[in-house]
Amino acid sequence: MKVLHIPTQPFPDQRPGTSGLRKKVRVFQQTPYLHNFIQAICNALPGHEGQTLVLGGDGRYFNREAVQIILKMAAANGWGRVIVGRGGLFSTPAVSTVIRARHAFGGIILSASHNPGGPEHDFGVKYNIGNGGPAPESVTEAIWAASKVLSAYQILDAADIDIDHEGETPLGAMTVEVSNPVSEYAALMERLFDFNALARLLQGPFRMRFDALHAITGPYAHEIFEKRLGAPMGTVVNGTPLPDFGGGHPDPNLVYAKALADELFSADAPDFGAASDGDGDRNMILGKGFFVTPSDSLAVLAAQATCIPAYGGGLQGIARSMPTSQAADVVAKALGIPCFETPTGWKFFGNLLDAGRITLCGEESFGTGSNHIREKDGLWAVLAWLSIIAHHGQGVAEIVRAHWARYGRHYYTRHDYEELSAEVGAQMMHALAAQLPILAGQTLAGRTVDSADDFAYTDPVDGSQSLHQGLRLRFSDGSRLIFRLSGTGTEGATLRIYHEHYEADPARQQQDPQRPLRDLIALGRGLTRMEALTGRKAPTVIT
Ligand code: VG1
Ligand code: CO
Repeated sequence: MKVLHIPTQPFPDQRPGTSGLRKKVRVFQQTPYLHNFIQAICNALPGHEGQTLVLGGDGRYFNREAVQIILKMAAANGWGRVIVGRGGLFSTPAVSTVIRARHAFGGIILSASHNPGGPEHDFGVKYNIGNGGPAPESVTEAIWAASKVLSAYQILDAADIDIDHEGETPLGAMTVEVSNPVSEYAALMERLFDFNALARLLQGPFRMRFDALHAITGPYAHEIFEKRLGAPMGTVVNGTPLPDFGGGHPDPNLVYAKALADELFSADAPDFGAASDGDGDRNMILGKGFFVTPSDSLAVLAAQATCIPAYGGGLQGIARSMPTSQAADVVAKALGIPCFETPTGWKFFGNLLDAGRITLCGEESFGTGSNHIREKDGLWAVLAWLSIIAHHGQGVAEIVRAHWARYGRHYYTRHDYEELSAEVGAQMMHALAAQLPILAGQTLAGRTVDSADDFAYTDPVDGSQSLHQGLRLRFSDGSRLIFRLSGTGTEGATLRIYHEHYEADPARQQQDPQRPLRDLIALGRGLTRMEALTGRKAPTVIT
């Protein structure tokens, strides 16, 4: 088999965002768009020759074609072995698990996560490093730099490989190992959690519903909940991954996982409901008639972690992304452990986890995880919640209300304005940044502004700096108002406005969050001049 060196020209737009490179499917389908990016990854990774790469995706449209291209390019670029999930499938947490278990050099995940799939929608490529986590900025910037100076890509002139049967096949000098995408991950979950206790819960009167939204977690959830833990068949719904996710957004929130939310808020609701996203790293947790905000979820998991075998010895520390509510900080303080505040994106947790400075971490965007891998992990979060429920014999609502009564409640809501024009998005952030210096000390939304700044982060482990990670207003009563532009969209700009207000008094902890936050919401719209500049009277999505 011959290695072809095909001349190419750089594309100017291959800079990875918050979580890999995301574009419309039709962009990735244009040869050599994907080829260039894969070549840039290989060129940016000295020492990969002879090493192992893990490869798989969430099954979205173009997943299978991309796998074939990447296998042939990996062979031509000197990788020693590629472990590919059967059918080209792997969830993001499973890739992280396998990279670590098999001491791989890195991994490529084919996913645009919670973005919709299908010929008219989104595709994405993420590169993960040898610790199993998303490439840090030093690596993503090196990939981008490599993409800008490409003159050729290398690909093996070979027929497509059978990726639907487990086993090993040579491809040039490389070995392709097709492996079961679920087994290594399910085995890890069995080591972390008390599966006997969970099986007793799920085989009793307790009723659970897991909605895989036709995305990657279906096969994992069937195996873990129904097969290994013996939950009744039908516990997992929409469990077959489809290339277009059945036409939906595989985004686990009250808007896009509406059928699940409706069921949990119905008269005959199950005790527990959960959903995950396209690539399996996000989670939404629901109780009977009760929604747990992701920020609260992190705080509850932190407060209760010691009832899970893997965390019985206590936590080293906690980290949360900057826009995530400060509920976890209050728990960390009570436990006497550090709480770190990082920029948005899981890549910023990697160093803290590797250095043993944190055990749990999370984001307001439905992401929670621990030091068991280096990605957020949807099913892990579900198993963690079930463990807490089994331990206390209490429902979700009781557990969260008791948490608020003890630590206070952080009312929280995020408003997204999607598909603004890129110019308007940039202009809003620019104008707001210019106002920051005069905002401190003013009284706004009935609160005094303590500080107003553009969040910059210095990694406490390697000293690397990340600037412009969001504009934030902090008020003297602990409230916060935060603005940032999304780094995962594929169309125009998405502005996210995050609102947070602390309520210590249990008598005032039972309101709809939009109420106590209404002044902050109005302030956010006013400061961005949202209606004047865009005519938008309401956000696209509220979570
Ligand atoms: C969003 C979330 C962020 C998350 C990222 C990737 O990024 O806000 O918290 O880490 O998606 O999640 P942004 O830049 O659009 O706000 V996933 O599940 O897409 O890998
Ligand atoms: Co995801």
